Amino acid sequence: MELPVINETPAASEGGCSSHSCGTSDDQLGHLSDEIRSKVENHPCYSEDAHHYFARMHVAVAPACNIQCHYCNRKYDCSNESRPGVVSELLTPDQAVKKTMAVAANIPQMTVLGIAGPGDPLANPERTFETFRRLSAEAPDIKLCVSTNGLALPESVEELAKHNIDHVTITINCVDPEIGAQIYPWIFWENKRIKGVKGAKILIEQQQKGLEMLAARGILVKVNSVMIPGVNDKHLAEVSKIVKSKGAFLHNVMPLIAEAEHGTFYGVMGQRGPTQDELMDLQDSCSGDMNMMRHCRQCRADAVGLLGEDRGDEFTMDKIENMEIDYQAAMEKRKVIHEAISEEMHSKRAAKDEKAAQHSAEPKLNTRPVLMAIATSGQGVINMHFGHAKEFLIYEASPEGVRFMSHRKTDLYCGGDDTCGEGESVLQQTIRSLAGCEAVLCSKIGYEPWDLLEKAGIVPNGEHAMEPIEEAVMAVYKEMAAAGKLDEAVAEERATA
Ligand code: CLF
Ligand code: SF4
Repeated sequence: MELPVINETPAASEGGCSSHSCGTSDDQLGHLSDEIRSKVENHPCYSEDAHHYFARMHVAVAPACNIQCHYCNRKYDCSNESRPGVVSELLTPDQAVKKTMAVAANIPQMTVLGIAGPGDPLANPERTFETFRRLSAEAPDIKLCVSTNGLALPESVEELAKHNIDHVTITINCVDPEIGAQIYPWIFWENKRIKGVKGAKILIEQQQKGLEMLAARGILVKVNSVMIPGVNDKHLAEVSKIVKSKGAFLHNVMPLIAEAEHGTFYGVMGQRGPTQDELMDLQDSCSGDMNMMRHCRQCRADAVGLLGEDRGDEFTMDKIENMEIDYQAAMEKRKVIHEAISEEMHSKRAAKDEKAAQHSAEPKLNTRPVLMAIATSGQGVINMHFGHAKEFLIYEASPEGVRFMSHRKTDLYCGGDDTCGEGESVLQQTIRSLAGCEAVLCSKIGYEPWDLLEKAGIVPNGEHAMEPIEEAVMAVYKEMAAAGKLDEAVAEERATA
């Protein structure tokens, strides 16, 4: 069966580790029990592989919050699971159910409904649980997911389990109240505002208790942490160890985004976010102990579609009111499509495993790792023109193999033809966003970006169009090795250039 195309954006690609630990990539699913595997393999956040094929949606039903984070301005969505500075349209539970069923019927690849704001879902228990209760009865084929700051988690665990919520995200930025007091000025607890270390201590205790309670029930827990340089960056490896020991399944370290125009405390105070290198280094240092999520796109509280795309405009309430939904028929169609996607994923995984086995049987290279940027519109192949890419996927090639590292956003600067001649400043910005990469692989590229990339020390490569990403990255890596570009002397030369 041919799978329907669900977007034209560059969000999706086939990926995953072939050798290193990089979170929930396909090789790491291999050792999971069947039960956990079935919970994870079509969840786009819990499985890096799945995010190339399956979509999620959020409904913004939860306006209130019970704490204050220094990276949040309550005019906007909760920044614990959302991009700061975004405002979502608030829905009633009834509207949320209608919207979910409309999206599920129209985007059959949508497997997960999450509630992630615009405030804290568990600080709005009536609205959140009314939505979950109705969806678990009326749309039983949709996975339910929630994200919380954790303060009200222990008292909510029973109710979460009752509605078959298998995936819970807790934002845990620290396990030390002294650090917590630098992140949370206050919490609202037992009808009182509690400030500073005392408030942070209660929050941390509630988060840890909630995590243990969920893990004891077999509910999968993802921990989000916002990396705040100079505040908790040195502390997050410890957080990672502790949450793993208490049963967390996955750790997602997200960069602080603090802009003065968002009006947050950190934004106004000039607190900086981490650089891409700092973020990757921290993710690497945590990954020895923990599955790390590296494909998070910091979605909106009303996001719809594949991670990295937003189809919310197609499903505004005025459009939904006019849609006739036969959900029984939609469920049958969804089932057929999900089975076809799973089959495709399994066969691609088998082919990838075979390649990885071939690679490990070859004599091992003695070369340094290299980062490469990939332009793709999905399905695991290099199929996007350089100038059309809104984001690049970053892979690391090394003697160990190829692994997905992160994504980097850019702006669209190309008008659509092959000349790529306009919007140079955006082009410069795009090239800056690829700092640290030594090659960029795309289906096609114009002369102007070609020259500028070369001047920036990034080799443009359009020779692997339509090839599987990991195979192409390894092929380019081997070419670089054969050309003597990957010995340490060359690395030092690059570093000092
Ligand atoms: Fe939404 Fe979060 Fe569930 Fe995913 S998002 S509630 S776990 S369904 Fe995913 Fe978006 Fe990152 Fe969240 S990419 S911000 S991790
Ligand atoms: Fe804002 Fe979310 Fe923090 Fe509440 S938990 S203050 S909504 S970032």
